[in-house]
Amino acid sequence: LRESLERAKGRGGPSVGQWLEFPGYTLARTVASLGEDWVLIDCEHGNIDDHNMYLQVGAISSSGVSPIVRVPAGDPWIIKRVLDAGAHAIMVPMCETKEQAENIVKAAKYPSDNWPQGLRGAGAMFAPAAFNQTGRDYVLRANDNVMVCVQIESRKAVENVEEIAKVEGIDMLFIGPNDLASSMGYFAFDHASIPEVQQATEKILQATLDAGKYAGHFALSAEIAAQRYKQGFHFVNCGADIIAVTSWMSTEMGKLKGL
Ligand code: 3PY
Repeated sequence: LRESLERAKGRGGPSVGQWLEFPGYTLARTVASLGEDWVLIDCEHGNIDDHNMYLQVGAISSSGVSPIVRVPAGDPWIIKRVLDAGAHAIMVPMCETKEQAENIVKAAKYPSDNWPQGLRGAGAMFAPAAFNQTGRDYVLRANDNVMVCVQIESRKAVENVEEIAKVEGIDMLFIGPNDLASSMGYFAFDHASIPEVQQATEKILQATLDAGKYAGHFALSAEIAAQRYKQGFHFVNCGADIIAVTSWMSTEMGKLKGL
């Protein structure tokens, strides 16, 4: 994951991934065979419970792709479970303040010399396999290897974005454009055409780049993802499993209607 983000920083192509809303090992295994840098398991909005999160993290990591888990919230016990399953990165929705960002980092780091404030409990049973490491190596390197990404997706988060971006241990800021537009009083799906949302997007991107962090943006197609990469973002998805299924099926079905 980090290599693909560095490649994007050097402008050698975006760090690209897919987004899973459906549960299941075979889905994750199939999607992870397509050549992505990462696959995200969406436990915030997706139909993916704890058991399926474990299955999908295993399926994706054993395909040589980085599993990222979007947690439903930034509570330490949820972050611990996801990291213990073997997530290479966590994405935490709705981070609005520096204090919240600091608490998320604490939950993701083992107490150690360089992270004395870390709160993560020892006992990662399955994570070493997801990194192809021994248990000992995993624990020694997890604070450096596991990446922490927070979502900036509200008016309050935009106000505090410079402070959030500077928090040590936050690797990436990711814009959720639908929630961002919604929190600003607009209809979520109109985000791309709303000047105020796009100004906020520029502010978030600039604060992220100034802090030397990676910037990500949600996208529902390769065209939108490419535009965001050209704008300066490093990390983009290009749709989601449910979009692929519904748009392909309805397009094909539509061709037969009215025959
Ligand atoms: C948003 O667009 O608000 C997201 O969080 C993407 O899932």
